Amino acid sequence: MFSTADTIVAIATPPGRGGIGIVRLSGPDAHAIARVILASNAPLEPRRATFAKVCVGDQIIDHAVVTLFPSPHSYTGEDVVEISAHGSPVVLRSIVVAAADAGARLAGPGEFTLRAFLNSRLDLPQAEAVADLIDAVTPLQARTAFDQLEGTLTNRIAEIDNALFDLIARLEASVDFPDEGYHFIDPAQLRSVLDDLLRATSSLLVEGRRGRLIRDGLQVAIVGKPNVGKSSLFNALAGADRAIVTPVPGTTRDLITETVDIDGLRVTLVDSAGIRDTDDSIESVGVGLAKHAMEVADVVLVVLDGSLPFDQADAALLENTAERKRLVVWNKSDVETFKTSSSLAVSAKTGAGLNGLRGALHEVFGANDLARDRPAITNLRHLGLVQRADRALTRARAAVSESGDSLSEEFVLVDLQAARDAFEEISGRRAPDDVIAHIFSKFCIGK
Ligand SMILES: Nc1nc2c(ncn2[C@@H]2O[C@H](COP(=O)(O)OP(=O)(O)OP(=O)(O)O)[C@@H](O)[C@H]2O)c(=O)[nH]1
Ligand SMILES: [Mg+2]
Repeated sequence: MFSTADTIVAIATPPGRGGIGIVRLSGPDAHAIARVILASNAPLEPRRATFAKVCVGDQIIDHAVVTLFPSPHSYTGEDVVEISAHGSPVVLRSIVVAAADAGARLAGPGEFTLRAFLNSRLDLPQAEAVADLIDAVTPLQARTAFDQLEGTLTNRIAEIDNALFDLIARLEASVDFPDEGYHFIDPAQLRSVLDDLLRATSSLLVEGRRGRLIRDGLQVAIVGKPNVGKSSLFNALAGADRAIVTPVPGTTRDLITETVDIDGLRVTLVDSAGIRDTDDSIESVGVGLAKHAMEVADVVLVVLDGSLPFDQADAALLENTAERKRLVVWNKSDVETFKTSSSLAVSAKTGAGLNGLRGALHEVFGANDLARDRPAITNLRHLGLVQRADRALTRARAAVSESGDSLSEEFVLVDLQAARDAFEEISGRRAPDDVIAHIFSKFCIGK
């Protein structure tokens, strides 16, 4: 399904203008195509940055520094050429077009990293770690992604998988040579190996809960009546004036989201329309969106205006969110008439109490010690597969306990093999093509 026969090209640096912009070529003709684009006829020296003029047709369009990484010692494992030109979108696009004219194909999303995977430069969790590292919003996310790129998860999985492989081999030998009895493994030994394996999977599952919190973070919906200061609080937490703030109730209509680092926790804040009954058709669409955002959020931040008397609408909102993971925040603590004994008193205007609010957000999710013992596993795909392996091992363990000395190896082998399949799907050694295609389709072009 995946072809690596041709040479691909893409801009590797982000869209927009910058000091430098990089066009990357990978594939069997990378070197030849680069030489068509460069003014000099001299071949590129491996792994040596070479100053060169870039020419499109017979026109020189820029100066560049060009580096050839011959196969297999390159990111993709193929011949790679990186052309570092000035970071002008116009120049970079011209280079890509010139490379395409010279025989390169425009790369699809994540195709460079896909090739690295297909050429065994990276396994699947490492390739996924590249995307996580690039997408990281908090330093902790970046560090856990980098751990995964370094092979932390790969090694943990390999350890379990090797033990499993050994166990399967011994059980198969017992099936093949039944006369040898328990020569290859006895039931007590089998139980103890299975217990070790189950300890390893359940510790991954425990780590995964924290890992997911680090990688995926939380979605926090800011809700409340109109004019209580939701957008002001959103802006204060985001550290930017993203949402319009006015004294007019009903200002916000759309959902506005911003992903921020709250003391190491990745939080996607959602600002929404103030909830009230309204005849304004635009505002009522906004109120619908706000209610939906409230339903799908991990945490609901209910904002009340502490400078005004508590009323029926506030009570209704508290009642509607009572079953949810939520924080109730009293805003406008800087106003003279502000009265509440709640610990979560804040002022979006002055910033008072915001640190307490950030701490409270960590607390609702038990995320206080997020950075301690960085988890090896953070990704829902991996966790689902570890869960599948854990269930299969649990079945095998139960079968072994129940059967005592009259163990039927074939029976246990089915479950052990199922566990192994799950681990090999994590590493990518046996992942279906559509799973692989799906993973890389979420990358950007040029990665
Ligand atoms: N004194 C004071 N005023 C605030 C504070 N937070 C918001 N305000 C004011 O309250 C008014 C409404 O603020 P917004 O942030 O637009 O309120 P909102 O809840 O988003 O309002 P809607 O979008 O209409 O639902 C504005 O005039 C703000 O300046 C605060 O902490 N102290
Ligand atoms: Mg608003």
